[in-house]
Amino acid sequence: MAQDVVRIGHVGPTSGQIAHLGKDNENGARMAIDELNAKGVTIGGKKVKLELVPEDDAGDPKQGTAVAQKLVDQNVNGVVGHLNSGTSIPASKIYSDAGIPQISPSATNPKYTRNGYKTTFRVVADDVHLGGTLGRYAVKELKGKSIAVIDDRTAYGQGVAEEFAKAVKASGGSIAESQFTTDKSTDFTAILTAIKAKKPDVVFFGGMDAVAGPMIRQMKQLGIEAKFMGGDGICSAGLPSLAGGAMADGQVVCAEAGGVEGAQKTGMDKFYADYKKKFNTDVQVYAPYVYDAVGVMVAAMVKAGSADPAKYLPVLAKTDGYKGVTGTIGFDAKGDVKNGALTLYTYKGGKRDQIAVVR
Ligand code: ABU
Repeated sequence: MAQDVVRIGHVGPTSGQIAHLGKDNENGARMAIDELNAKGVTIGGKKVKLELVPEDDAGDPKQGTAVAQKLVDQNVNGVVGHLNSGTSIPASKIYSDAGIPQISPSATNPKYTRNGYKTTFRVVADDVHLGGTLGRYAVKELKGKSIAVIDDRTAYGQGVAEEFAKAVKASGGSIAESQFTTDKSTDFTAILTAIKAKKPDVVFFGGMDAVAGPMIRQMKQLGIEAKFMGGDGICSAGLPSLAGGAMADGQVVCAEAGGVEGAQKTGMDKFYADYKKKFNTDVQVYAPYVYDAVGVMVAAMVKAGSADPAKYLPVLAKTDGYKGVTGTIGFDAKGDVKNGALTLYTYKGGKRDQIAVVR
């Protein structure tokens, strides 16, 4: 007897400057689907085969809406993605209009879940939490007196930089200089020269690792010895090599928009080891969150006894107490993860080094 096929779309930038992050996310989806198929999934009394439908949005909002429409036209049962806030937000309207559940594993701009769409979920904390925590850390822990902020003018970069600056001010600090660049720039001489004049002790960058790496390298060339901070977009395994060896131990402080402690850490550590074995490369940042997003979606289908989006969506919305590798997942009324955590990291010897998990 032919098995029913349940198709789960995944979207991330698997081409372009942050293709390494898009592929990391896609690997997380592939790993979840392979493991679930190997275990066997039964929905409504019938054994089903899960199929991944991978799409590339190149991190571009226009391409993001085009691939979202393509997935809707293919009648996928659900979508995990997109990676970027700038693509996830416009795509969320397309999935909402089609009634297809979407779980982003990494888009952190708060607006993503604030449009009132019932189909929109995320399994990570948002930029209010990320930027706020990093802003307080810059003032209270790093004792930043002269703090400079740069953003890449994307929905994510600008948003997280604004939240960082708000928290710096609320903690009694001030922003000595604000500059911006783009998510495709490679030369930061002009903005870093303006920043150098303010003798910063902390430089915050709202943007992704592909831009942050060369920026750190050019800071060193210009003799700027400030701490370098950023959100989850820079907090990847690949940042040290993107910085070309210019990063000093402890110079960078960044935060992943999730985190586990104590006994739950064992599951995350196992995921990292299994991932390395399967793909022969390290997790960048969000593969475990993608893995959990697929797991949460399939668990809702199993519980609803149907992979029909209209039938499993209400069950998905009520998710609570799902035990994932990234922690225990439940959604609030907006579709945001309840009680989201953050993990603060620095880098030592070219590797991420955990500072603390913060709630
Ligand atoms: N959260 C960082 C990377 C993805 C995004 O929100 O654009």
